[in-house]
Amino acid sequence: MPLEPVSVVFKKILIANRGEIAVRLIRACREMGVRSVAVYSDVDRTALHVRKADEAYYIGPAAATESYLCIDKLLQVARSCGADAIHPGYGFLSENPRFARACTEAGIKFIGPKAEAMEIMGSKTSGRRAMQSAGIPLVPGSTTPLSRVEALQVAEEVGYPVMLKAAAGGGGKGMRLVRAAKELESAFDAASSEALRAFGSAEVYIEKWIENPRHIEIQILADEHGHCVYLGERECSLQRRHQKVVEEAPSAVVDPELRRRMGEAAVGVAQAAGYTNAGTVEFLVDAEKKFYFLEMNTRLQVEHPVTELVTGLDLVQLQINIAAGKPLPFAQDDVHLRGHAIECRLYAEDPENNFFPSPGKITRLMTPAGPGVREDSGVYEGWQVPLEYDPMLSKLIVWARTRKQAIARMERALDEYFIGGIKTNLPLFRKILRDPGFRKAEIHTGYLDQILAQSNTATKGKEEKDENDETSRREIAALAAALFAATGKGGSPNGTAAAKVQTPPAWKMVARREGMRN
Ligand code: MV4
Repeated sequence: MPLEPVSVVFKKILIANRGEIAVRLIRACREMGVRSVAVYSDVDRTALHVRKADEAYYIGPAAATESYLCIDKLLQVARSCGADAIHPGYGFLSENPRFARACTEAGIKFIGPKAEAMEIMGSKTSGRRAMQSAGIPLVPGSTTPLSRVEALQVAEEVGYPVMLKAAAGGGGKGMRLVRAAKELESAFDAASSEALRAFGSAEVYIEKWIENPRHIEIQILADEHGHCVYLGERECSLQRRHQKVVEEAPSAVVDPELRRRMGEAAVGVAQAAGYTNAGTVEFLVDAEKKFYFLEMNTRLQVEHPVTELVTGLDLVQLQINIAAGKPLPFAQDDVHLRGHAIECRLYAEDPENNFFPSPGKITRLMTPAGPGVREDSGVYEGWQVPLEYDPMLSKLIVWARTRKQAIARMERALDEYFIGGIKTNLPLFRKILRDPGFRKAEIHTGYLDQILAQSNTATKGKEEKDENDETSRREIAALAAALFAATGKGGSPNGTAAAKVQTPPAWKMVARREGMRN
């Protein structure tokens, strides 16, 4: 693949975000010789993204509506510091067409799609209409908002069970599964009022229900000269409450032929919407490997690193070059997938307490490294994780030649990770990675709930007992080894052989408990 020489595209980019993604964007700017500008709220004065950026400006109180979501303040900072582009990251204003338009009107390049493309995808029904006319496979159902009576008719046509979905929705809000006609009216009212409360629009439409689908998404890149490529898929089926937990690339169920068909459909989606820059087309894939367009995410996604690791591309640098008007530096035939990547999203939340957010001070932090390990973090030791924002701390991403090796590498990296002072979901990943179904890649969108339900019923029973036995066996072995190493008893003459073999687990067990390793 031809590599572009480093050249200045923008002089200065304002990063309209915080946390790990702001740090990720600053890193891309630094490598491209572009100045980066951070913004921060009251509780983010000492945040990592503020420390890493070339410049940083205060934009208001902790409440996002008065800081990271405040279009006027962001544009004011951009103008006064002379930024010529804005990257929105994900979340916050990233999919807000009014923000994209306001940037354009202020003469500042928005690094993302045009407002018009965002608007088409912002409504599920208009998105479905656009995709239907482009010949993209859709889940059977309606493409216009429905009245109660129309909903009953459409449901009869497509056949129960059906899903009622909010036209303005996303992320599962305003969504209802309806198994029979007699449930439809009350479900309709519930979905409709939930949609009104959450999105300010009561519009609801219908899709046929797909049982236990996989969620597989295709990354696309489109430049401003009519070129569009797909960069393979991400398997995102392991979710909890519509929050992704583990993502990987490639998907075990996608063969080269299916990848080509889904990829070409995704490019069709982008072209039908006049889409430019980086985007993701989400599909549901059923048990027969039939795929259906679900929605398009008009932003860089949290899980973009797994695609970067299997394609060898830097998606953020490509986004910046595209926004600067450069043509894509490669064609579809130049895109090759290599190896396997897995991402775990680390959250400050308590898996023992229904994943309740657990913000607080990070008193000790030891991060994994070594071959094939990438950590995209927004935190550092000694920092107070604020409770005002999404509690994602970092993403741990590994790459290896095969899925099996990637799993082993992730388990190794998780063992190296220690976060003290707050509760995190680290133990959840150990559980997922050793699950036999996960190891066989037999997963779907309900699978994580199954794993959790299993381990909950087993908690007071066999499984936890086994786990404790395992832990204490390891502890005893480690303590014994540490004693041998210290006293020289039972080891080789100078005690080093025993120390070499057994000291690391001893240190690790102590470190896990006390958070004291240096
Ligand atoms: C579905 C579905 C089954 N059939 N649509 C949930 C979030 C929203 N973006 C779409 N969602 C679903 N739509 C039909 N017709 C199952 C889900 C779904 C899901 C989808 C993707 C990832 C995780 C999910 C978890 C539960 C349900």
